[in-house]
Amino acid sequence: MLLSMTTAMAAHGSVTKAGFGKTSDGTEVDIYTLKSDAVEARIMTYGARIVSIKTADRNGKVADVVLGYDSLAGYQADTKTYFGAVVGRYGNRIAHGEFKLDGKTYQIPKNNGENSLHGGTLGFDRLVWKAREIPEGVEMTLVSKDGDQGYPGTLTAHVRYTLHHNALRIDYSASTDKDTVVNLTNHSYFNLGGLGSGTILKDEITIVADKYTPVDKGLIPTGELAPVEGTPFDFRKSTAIGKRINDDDAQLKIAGGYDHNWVLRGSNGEVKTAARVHDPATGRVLTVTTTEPGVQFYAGVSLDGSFKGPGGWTYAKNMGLCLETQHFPDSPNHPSFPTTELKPGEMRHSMTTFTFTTEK
Ligand code: FUC
Repeated sequence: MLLSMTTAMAAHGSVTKAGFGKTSDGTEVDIYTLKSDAVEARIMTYGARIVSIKTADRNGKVADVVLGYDSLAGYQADTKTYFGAVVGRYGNRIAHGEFKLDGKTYQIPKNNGENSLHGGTLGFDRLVWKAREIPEGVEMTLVSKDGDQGYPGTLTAHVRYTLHHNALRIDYSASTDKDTVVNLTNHSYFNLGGLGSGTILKDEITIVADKYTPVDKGLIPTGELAPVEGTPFDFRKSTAIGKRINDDDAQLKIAGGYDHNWVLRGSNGEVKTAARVHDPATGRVLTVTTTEPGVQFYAGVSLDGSFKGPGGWTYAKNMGLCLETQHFPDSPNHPSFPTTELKPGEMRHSMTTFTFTTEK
């Protein structure tokens, strides 16, 4: 009897809630721990952020495979990296922070040179979300008022994190009361070697994409969908990230490495594999699936050592990689890209999974 109860608990996992301190303006932040037989993931209400993901390597050694801090103050002090956060209302860049909708021009704060990045100066990553426990996970809700950061319409966003054995699933949904634009993603930095293990340059990555969106000097897509064939952006076959990252390539030079959007094979809305990362040292493998049409592969190129991790090491260049499943950057200014517009009465859904396995 006892044995069968224990087994049932393991199969269904557990969800627990605890306090994670107060923000500098006094708002309480909670942290939820999702446990399965294979993974422990912690998610907090500040920025709906993934704080840690613990999983075993090929020898059973457990480590945290996402970059972060051990205190809320660490997250609040860091306005640069977006560690683990849900970014919004518009993930990635909008050129000059400006777009037209229904003939009206909207202005979003320019917080990245001439452009707007990840929703503006006070994006969803810096707000405290409401949370409730759901089966196998937690649902985070945020209401962003009409005019928040310059965006039209009151947007209600729900992000559900659920853990199923070795897969962390993220379901996003959003609705609005006026025409608006929305592009939600998660900005976790993975280091499959575990925190403090060095850079991700030896990791081998596959990205299931035949094309990518080249960018201008401000990292805004030119509008072209360029073939990856014959370029350092061709990851259709598993390749070490460091192998070509310093190639003499104009696109790599602009971004200081990989910080681009890949156009995923398969259609928008359909679940497909976006990417797979393998760490040869530990055997850990991350597989990313999504319904989104694109993925931003960001090789942690602007981590500059200015922030310290829980073990006292500094987060330096290439110490983590992001696979931000998304609509393409600056879509509101590119009518040929899959649309990010959302109208009243519609519900925008998307889904992404991070699955952890090991290889000998
Ligand atoms: C990614 C990049 C940006 C930025 C940010 C922290 O989304 O596209 O360049 O550095 O992460």
